[in-house]
Amino acid sequence: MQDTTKNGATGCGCKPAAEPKFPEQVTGMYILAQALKKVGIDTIYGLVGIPVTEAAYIAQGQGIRFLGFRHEQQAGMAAATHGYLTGKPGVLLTVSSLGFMNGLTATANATVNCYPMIQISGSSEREPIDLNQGNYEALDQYSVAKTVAKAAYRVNRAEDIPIAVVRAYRTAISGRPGGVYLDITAPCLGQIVDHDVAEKLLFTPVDPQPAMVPSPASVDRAMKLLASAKKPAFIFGKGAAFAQVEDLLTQLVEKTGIPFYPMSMAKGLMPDKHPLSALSCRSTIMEEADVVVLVGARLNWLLSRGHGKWSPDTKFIQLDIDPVEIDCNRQIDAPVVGDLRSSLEAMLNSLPSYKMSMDAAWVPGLQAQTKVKNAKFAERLAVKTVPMTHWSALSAAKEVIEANPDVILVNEGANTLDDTRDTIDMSLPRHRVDCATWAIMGMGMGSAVGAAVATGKSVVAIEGDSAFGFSGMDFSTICRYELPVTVCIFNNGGIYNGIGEPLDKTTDPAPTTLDINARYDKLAEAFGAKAYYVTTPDEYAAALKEAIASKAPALIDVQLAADAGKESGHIGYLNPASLIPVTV
Ligand code: ADP
Ligand code: TPW
Ligand code: MG
Repeated sequence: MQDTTKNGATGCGCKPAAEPKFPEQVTGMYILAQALKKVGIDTIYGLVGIPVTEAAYIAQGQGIRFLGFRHEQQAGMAAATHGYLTGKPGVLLTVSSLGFMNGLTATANATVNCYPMIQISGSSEREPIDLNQGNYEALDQYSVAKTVAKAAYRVNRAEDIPIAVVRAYRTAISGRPGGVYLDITAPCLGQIVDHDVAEKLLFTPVDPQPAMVPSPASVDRAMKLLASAKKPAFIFGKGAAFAQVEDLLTQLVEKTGIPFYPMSMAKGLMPDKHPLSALSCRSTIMEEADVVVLVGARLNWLLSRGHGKWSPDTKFIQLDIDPVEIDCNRQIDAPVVGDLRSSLEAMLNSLPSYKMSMDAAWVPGLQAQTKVKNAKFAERLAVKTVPMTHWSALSAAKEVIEANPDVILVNEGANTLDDTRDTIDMSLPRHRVDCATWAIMGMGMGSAVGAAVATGKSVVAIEGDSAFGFSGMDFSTICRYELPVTVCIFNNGGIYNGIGEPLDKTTDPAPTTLDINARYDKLAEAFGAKAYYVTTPDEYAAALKEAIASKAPALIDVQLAADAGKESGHIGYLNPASLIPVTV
């Protein structure tokens, strides 16, 4: 075995009392790498420095892939996306204090989105933190993390590292997945343990993601309600994509003939172009469906929390692993609490005992509406406006991406998000990753790296110019690891657009204004990637096609008009007030 413990000193004033004598002795860092391998972790995303530099070197030396980033938030977004796409927790490694805080943003976001990930952070020694004595990068990280992570654990003794890693792993992946924080103090990372003692502490957990079978009574209640429905509909959420249940959903939809509506990241679980896809009929489902089956989708703000356009008479069946999600915003008439595979299997098994009573006109009505809406949409996309709008740019992206359906699409922005989601049809599951439940900006480059590394597939990231700014420097990470990622920046010169006008007499730019003349393609040149600057839909289509085919890092600056895009995209109604002229 390679002696990787020669890098065992932490370099932070927390060096082990003596250098470990390998192979008889090992450090906490060595145990950490071994413990991660035991639970099947093969990749770490992170950014090193005191006290975790050697931990990363040792992990790499032990055969774990380490991807180094320019900002911890992006490393965390990569870990979270890795977790979402593979179904196994992604791992983020951060340094203490600000590195930890930067990464914690991604851990919090993972928790909100139900992505499994583990943030491992070195922290400085406990005693001066607890007395607030001003030690190097001192912060009570564990207490901070507890407020936003699914759970937090702290390890103070190297012998506890194996059990702590297993606990973090189980917590991240079982029940409702989420982001788990694992704090390892610097002295613990450097602590020396006899190798044979350490070996005996390592183990692989048995059944870390146990099936959670729903009660037969809950399945029966749900099936009775579904069978009674005249205008039923399924709503698929990203919980179903995470649970990889597309096989069962396809059977249930096709056997019952009930239409389905996918939430943004559930697009592709069944093809958007499927005859039973009601993608264009969101309002009709809200207003008219009498029974709606939520499959791994929360009735949160993205579904108007069950109010607004929703008919007060609609009855809900909800399939979810988390019992406290039920009745969160509105009464759920038939909760089915269990893991989706078990719940859907139970429903499918009992299906022959029920006779559906769906109105014969319901699906044809939705299909007719879909046809009309699609025709209108196609008309809008056919106008190849130059300078480009989001729509004319997206007509080009649609053509190329739909011809490359196995490309994973990463997407963030406001108009850039909403219009891309509405324009580009997905046909494969887990091929769309976006800013999701919190609608945050700053997931793009990290998620693109995570998606490419976790799946080995090509990735296209469609980014608003503002959205890109949050993670842009990690384009260099895409380049350093030579990943097959094409980043498209929709430059309309601002947040929402580039025509904001200051309300007072300042000569400063408006709060929403960015750089309409910026040449983002020059950034790609700096890192040796393929660089394109496009001003027409045809140029964009040609560049995108070539970039995807190259399977190499590429960046396309997609020049839009400054007046392309409206404030807040589709969710302007959430602003507390519209702009009122203010004089100072
Ligand atoms: P969307 O934003 O696409 O509507 P959400 O993130 O709101 O999706 O909802 C995902 C839901 O899926 C969460 O309530 C979560 O508890 C649930 N979930 C995640 N994994 C599973 C699983 N394996 N089985 C059942 N439910 C799951
Ligand atoms: C972490 C607020 C929502 S959307 C957006 C911001 C800053 C950018 C929209 O502009 P973009 O797209 O990306 O250029 P487009 O096509 O509409 O012009 N900080 C965080 N998250 C959010 N959501 C914001 C700020 C916001
Ligand atoms: Mg913009």
